[in-house]
Amino acid sequence: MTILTSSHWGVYEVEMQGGQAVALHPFKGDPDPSPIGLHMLAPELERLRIRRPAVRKGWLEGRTRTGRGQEPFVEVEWDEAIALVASELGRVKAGYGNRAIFGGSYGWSSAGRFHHAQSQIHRFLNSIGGYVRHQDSYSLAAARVLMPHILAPMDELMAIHTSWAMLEANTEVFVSLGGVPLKNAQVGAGGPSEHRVPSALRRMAARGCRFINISPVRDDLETGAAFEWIPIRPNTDTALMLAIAHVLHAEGLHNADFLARCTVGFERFLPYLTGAADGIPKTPAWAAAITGIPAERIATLAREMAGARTMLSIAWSLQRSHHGEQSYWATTTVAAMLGQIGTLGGGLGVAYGPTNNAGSPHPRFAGPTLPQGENQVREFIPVARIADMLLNPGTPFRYNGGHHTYPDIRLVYWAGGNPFHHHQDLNRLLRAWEKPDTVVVHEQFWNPIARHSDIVLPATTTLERDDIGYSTREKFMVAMPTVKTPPGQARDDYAIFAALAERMGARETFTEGRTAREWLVMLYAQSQASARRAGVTLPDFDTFWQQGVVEITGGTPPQVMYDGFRADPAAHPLKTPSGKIEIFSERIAGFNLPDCPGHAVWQEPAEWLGNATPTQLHLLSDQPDRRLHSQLDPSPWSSAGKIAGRQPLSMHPDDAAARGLTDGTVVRVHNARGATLAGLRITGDVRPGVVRLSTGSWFDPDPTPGAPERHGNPNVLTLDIGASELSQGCIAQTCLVEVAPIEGEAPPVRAFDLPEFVTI
Ligand SMILES: Nc1nc2c(c(=O)[nH]1)N[C@H]1C(S)=C(S)[C@@H](COP(=O)(O)OP(=O)(O)OC[C@H]3O[C@@H](n4cnc5c(=O)[nH]c(N)nc54)[C@H](O)[C@@H]3O)O[C@H]1N2
Ligand SMILES: Nc1nc2c(c(=O)[nH]1)N[C@H]1C(S)=C(S)[C@@H](COP(=O)(O)OP(=O)(O)OC[C@H]3O[C@@H](n4cnc5c(=O)[nH]c(N)nc54)[C@H](O)[C@@H]3O)O[C@H]1N2
Ligand SMILES: [Mo]
Repeated sequence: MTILTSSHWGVYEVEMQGGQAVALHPFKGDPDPSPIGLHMLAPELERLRIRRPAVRKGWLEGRTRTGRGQEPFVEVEWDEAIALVASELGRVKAGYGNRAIFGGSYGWSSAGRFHHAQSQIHRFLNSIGGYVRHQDSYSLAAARVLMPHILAPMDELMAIHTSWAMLEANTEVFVSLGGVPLKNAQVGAGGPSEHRVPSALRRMAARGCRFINISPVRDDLETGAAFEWIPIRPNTDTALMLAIAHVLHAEGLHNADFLARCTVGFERFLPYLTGAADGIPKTPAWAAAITGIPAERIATLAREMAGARTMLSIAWSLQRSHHGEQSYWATTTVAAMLGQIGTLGGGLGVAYGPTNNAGSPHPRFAGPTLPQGENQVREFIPVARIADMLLNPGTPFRYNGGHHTYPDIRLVYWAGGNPFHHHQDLNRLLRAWEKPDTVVVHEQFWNPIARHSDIVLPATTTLERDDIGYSTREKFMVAMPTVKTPPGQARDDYAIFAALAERMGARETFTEGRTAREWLVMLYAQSQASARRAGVTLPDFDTFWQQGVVEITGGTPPQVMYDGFRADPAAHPLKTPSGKIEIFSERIAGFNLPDCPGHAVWQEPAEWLGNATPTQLHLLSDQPDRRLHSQLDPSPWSSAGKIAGRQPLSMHPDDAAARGLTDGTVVRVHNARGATLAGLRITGDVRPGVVRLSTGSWFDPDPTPGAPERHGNPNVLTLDIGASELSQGCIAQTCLVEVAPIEGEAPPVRAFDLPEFVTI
């Protein structure tokens, strides 16, 4: 029998020798397996595992708050580590209440439904009285907050995407804003067991669908055929969409019937569009100056979209920008004016590319899910406002129409996420990170978050514990048996939290008396019931565990997003206040936010090519092709994509020539917030004026004052302000930088060094 395991990169076959996993192989059931996860067993990763609980020296000796990320660690016994964390949690609770504990702990954790670190930490913190949580995600905050007001919650939209089979059969023109990057579709939370996006795009192109990619980079679309690339200036898609709306309206190409039946507020938006409201008609000529796309091409694009069965698809990166809500609102507005929402193969896509499951033919039901309990603490932050919270306790902020205040945090607890990967302006985060008394983390690797913590508890990986792998609308549910002994004294997050809960008198609340295996059996049974309601029969647990995998049969018929709503909006209303698509939103207008009025508008981002100096370039920091965020960065697969050991910076040949830069050399990328050393890759695949530095190279700050980060981490450069007062979302894609040659030798990369250990 083949042993399988699941990961965010997909399912893999495990080769065993003497009871231990020795190699991973592609899963035969997957038409396009991702190479990323094949390297999970690499010795380069194993070397960096955390083997014993460890405490930062200054914290252990004198509870210092400075020195995080620089001081050596002292390894301690588990009993001592658990006692330290329990007493620290107890001290903070007693002195300041649970609202002084930040347990948002944002991050992707690992696949596996029970040992899901986010669920584990939230359940544990709830069992001891609660914690300050976060709202939304770095992936989607602007869209997550905006879309329920004007169309539907993002989770609903993702679940009801028109099937690829429908697109193959019907779509004539596929317009992508930000491509449909195959690099991104490799990844799916919980396990994309059947990678279907590459073949779906190829089949669409082979059947004659015309692809138009509007993006600052060319290579985020791959269909196996030629396609048109419209190289847009970053963060200006809203202006493009407004101009398309202008042409549709001016030439009578908009679908007045659809607008009348299925939308509200077009007449309130129109004076802005025509310029009657502000004296600026949003014409192609107006948008050409903003977007860098010729006016004539904007006008013909509008006509082409109106004249064919068109799917308008938008990547998530567009809303990860200043005023990012507007790109989603303007695109929804254009899709509504085209009036193809609910048709076979036409309409709007908001998740083709960032996820594998949009457009899936497989049924939707809830996989096994660990209940997180009740949080007694009301305070929260929008996820990307962590540095603001730590630096400005007691300061008011706005979010989704409400008024809130940043709590005063004494203890930060993280498991399954890496803020020194995901947050913007890391030099600012370093200053904020000195505020809390204590930082506790469970980690697998001596990575940046582990190195910047006070108490570090070693966690197992998916290969070292029994679990269940499943992601909704996937083809397989996978048993993930233990295939390897954990290194050193690493423990499951569940075991760590159970021990802590015991010390704090909450063991029963946290564990409910169950072993990990008993939880698996119970959670599986719950998922079995939810599958049954979706018409899917799952075998009993023992059969499942013995087989190692279940194929989810009973596919759903190909679906069309909002066909019912289109046919009869009264019978199938949306969950918006009006039950229709809101081109104008009374509710958002009522929030009175200068940076997010009641309909889609163009507002200049804080940093973009329109306000750049002649030497500044727009930095895009997209998702990395050879890893998931910072996960597995030390692997040979990730390393093979680097230049001189650093993340490549893609730059247009003209920009390189203007700066006298040579391909393959180390360059300094910098702005007022920071500097990093990257490896230069000269390519015609990025637009002039734009550079791309993908995320995820482990943050490698140089302790020498003023010296650049050494590993090509873009987040020392990015801007840490909210998308708007509506969503407060992460705006990583709004960032200007300078690029220059370096003087002398580049310092060696130290990101994969182990920390220093001392005894005291
Ligand atoms: N500049 C820029 N920044 C960005 C983005 C961008 O586009 N540009 N994108 C943003 C987006 S969309 C996201 S989602 C975030 C991602 O940010 P994160 O989700 O924080 O990044 P990961 O590297 O996946 O971090 C997961 C961490 O969990 C650890 N881990 C894995 N499994 C376990 C486990 O079982 N137990 C424990 N205790 N730990 C575990 C891993 O070792 C790793 O350190 O980054 C954001 N940051
Ligand atoms: N291999 C891999 N896959 C991943 C991830 C990973 O870390 N690694 N992360 C996963 C996660 S957590 C998420 S949230 C999704 C994210 O999915 P997205 O946010 O959609 O992904 P990105 O790669 O950041 O951006 C997609 C494309 O949009 C382009 N783009 C950037 N700014 C603009 C703009 O202003 N206008 C236009 N038109 N295009 C723009 C980028 O250059 C890029 O080519 O990906 C998921 N997939
Ligand atoms: Mo994400």
